[in-house]
Amino acid sequence: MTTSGQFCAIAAVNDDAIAAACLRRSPDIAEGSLSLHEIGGAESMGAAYNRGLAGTDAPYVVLLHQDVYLPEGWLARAAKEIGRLESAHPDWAVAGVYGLTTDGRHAGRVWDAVFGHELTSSVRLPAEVQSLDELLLIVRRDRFAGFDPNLPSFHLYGTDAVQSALQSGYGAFALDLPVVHNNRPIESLGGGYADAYRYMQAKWADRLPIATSVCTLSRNPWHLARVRLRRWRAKVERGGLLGDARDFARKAGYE
Ligand SMILES: [Mn+2]
Repeated sequence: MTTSGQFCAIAAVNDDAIAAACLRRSPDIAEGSLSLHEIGGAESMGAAYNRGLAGTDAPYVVLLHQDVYLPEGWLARAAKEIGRLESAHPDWAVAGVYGLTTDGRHAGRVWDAVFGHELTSSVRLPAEVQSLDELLLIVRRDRFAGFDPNLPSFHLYGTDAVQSALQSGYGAFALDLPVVHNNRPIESLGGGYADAYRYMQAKWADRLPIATSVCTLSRNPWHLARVRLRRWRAKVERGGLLGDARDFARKAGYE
């Protein structure tokens, strides 16, 4: 598969310095082979991404965080992996770089700045998933119905996209497409996360539990309480980036 005109990227940006230090430095984006549409002033991630999707005709759309860095050669690798997915699982609608398989195992590879190491895959890739981490999603737009505009805030839309695809009879997969997630410690799971969590509990009540990379989506309130307690105990102040995105990519062996 060639890449020209096939792929475009969409990101909601609320911190220009982070986007400049991470996403916009990705060679494919900096050199213009992957065009990036930035959305500002988003009221929810779903609303922002739907606006971005309405503005592109590209058949494959990459939706990603401003703190993600795509290592050199990423787009060519993505085209290859998507081409493989098209032949092995022609019914796919949503893909990502990290998620939880249908039997709850971790699938995908990401250098995580907070953990300071690569989150590795415990399964062969591509792997069919029940949820995908929001750091990076790829949708096949002729099959993807769009993000749920009623899902509040900036969380769990990856899980929602996967579950919606599965409900429509399509597949969702984690691919072997490593990236750097130059994330920062904390992010409390109160407020917006709790709102999104409650909405998803009700929306997918008959599909629970659903394993996700942050917290199992479950009827049992203990799951969220336990993860919130763990994060509260870590008590890390929000500061600047933990390191240089390119340094992390080199350390990980991604470029
Ligand atoms: Mn992020």
